[in-house]
Amino acid sequence: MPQTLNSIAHQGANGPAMMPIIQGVGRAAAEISYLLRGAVFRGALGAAGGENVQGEQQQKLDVLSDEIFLDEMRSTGFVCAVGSEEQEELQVIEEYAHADYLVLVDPLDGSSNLDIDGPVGTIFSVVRRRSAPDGAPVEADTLQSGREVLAAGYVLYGPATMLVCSVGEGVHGFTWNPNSARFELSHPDMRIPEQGGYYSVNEANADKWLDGLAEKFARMKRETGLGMRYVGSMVADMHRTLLKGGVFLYPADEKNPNGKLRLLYEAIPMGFLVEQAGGRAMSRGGSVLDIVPEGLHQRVPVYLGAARAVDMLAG
Ligand code: P6P
Repeated sequence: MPQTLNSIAHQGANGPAMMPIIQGVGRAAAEISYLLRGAVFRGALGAAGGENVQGEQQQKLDVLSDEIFLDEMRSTGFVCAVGSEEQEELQVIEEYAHADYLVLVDPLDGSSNLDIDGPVGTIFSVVRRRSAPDGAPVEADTLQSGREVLAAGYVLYGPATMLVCSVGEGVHGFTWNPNSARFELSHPDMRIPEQGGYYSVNEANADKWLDGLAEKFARMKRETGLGMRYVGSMVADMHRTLLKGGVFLYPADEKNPNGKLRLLYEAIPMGFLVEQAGGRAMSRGGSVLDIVPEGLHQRVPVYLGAARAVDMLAG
């Protein structure tokens, strides 16, 4: 009998409470995957006409995925609020404003790949509220370092749809089985290989990198001999790094002096997974997971992957 997302209930202290929330992520993933595969026939591709808080053009599917995710978090009954890349403010779930958990999410990461039918993803993490449950949750409830994360993971919408997650007891990959219409365990206990793999970065920015990175990067390439792969979709690039090894990086540069990727719903969840898989998760001056967030949409430089390559870049 294949293991399903239900098996998360048996994973350590956090498993029982996190299982229904991750099952909600799974329901949202199934709905988003279905939406993506038929989008062209429903006129759902292309820009929605607005910009998100980042000043980035919102795709129609960004907006739809955000609505689906919020609705499925509501349906768990355990989530009081969602902090989303697509929403400037914290989205309080009124019916469950007393609930214990908040979820941070990038509902459809890499959506600029949609019009070329490239891989995209959903990235999430879960924290316990700090505010008293007799009142509404507040943005400060989300501003917790990665050391406080109870669960994190991503969904990769590729040739198969995968949900990779951790509740602090290792990293486990579940693949959507269309025959049984559920996620089934396919990649138990994922560990980042210490050798081999690829470096993954947008090298077009190399002449603008800050923090003295160019010299460290040249040494890393020379001494590791890694090949290069870059999709431009964090979930796809990080999934390959977890499976094959190497390093994914998005450094600070003259255009993005604090980096491009967001701390709360990209760097922290991916950093949590990387550490759980035996790798290293660094930002400027230390671990990604030690940074105490100052805002919902704060950006940071990231260096994520096998310790040897990461330490050459950010150690
Ligand atoms: P660039 C997608 O827009 C994203 O947020 C991540 O998924 C991805 O890693 C990065 O930006 C790609 O950025 O500047 O290389 O296009």
